[in-house]
Amino acid sequence: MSLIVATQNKGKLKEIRRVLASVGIEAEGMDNYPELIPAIEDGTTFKENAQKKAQAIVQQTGKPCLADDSGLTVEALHGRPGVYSARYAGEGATDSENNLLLLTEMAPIADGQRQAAFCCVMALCYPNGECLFFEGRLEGHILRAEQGDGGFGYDPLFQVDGDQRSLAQISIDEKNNISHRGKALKQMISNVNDCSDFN
Ligand code: ITT
Repeated sequence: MSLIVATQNKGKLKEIRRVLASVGIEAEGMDNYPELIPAIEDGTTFKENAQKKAQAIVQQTGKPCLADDSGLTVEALHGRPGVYSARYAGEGATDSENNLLLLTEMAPIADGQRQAAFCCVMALCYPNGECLFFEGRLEGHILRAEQGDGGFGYDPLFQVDGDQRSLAQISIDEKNNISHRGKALKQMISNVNDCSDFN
């Protein structure tokens, strides 16, 4: 039984596959299945959207699927962009457009009031209808200019407190060790009884 990662985000897929490979799980991306129709993400919580994304692909493939719904919550913006992080600057917005809007909205916010967190909920759904959920969170703050060109999404604008680097300036393994996504995946790995189920 193979595992499909139900995401169209290449940055997420790379991080997820790297962690799963380290415990012997070879997960497939959706690019092997061009005919698949992704779920409409009309939920209002990370959990709801993660479940919708995983179940849509389980239903079309009959295989277990893992989906990640994640986003950035900024205190000074009352939790925005949150579940709407991918389309903060509008439907189909690029990472650069989202980052530019974040910089603009955060411009008047003083140092010391720029706290933010990345949140991730993962849904692992099986063909029998069962779903397991795992969560992770990473605290930090929003920078005043982009730093670095690694990672994806808001990584160039996010810094963990006490670090001089943004998330776009650390290696994928270092990010996976501390990130919202890495934490959710660690939980998944310790809760799935037998990783060989997926190989
Ligand atoms: P899928 O739904 O296909 O998985 P997506 O990019 O649309 O891809 P989400 O709806 O979960 O995924 O939106 C998550 C957005 O939050 C993502 O596009 C980034 O902008 C941001 N984000 C989440 N995790 C991030 C991370 O580790 N680093 C930087 N930005 C992140």
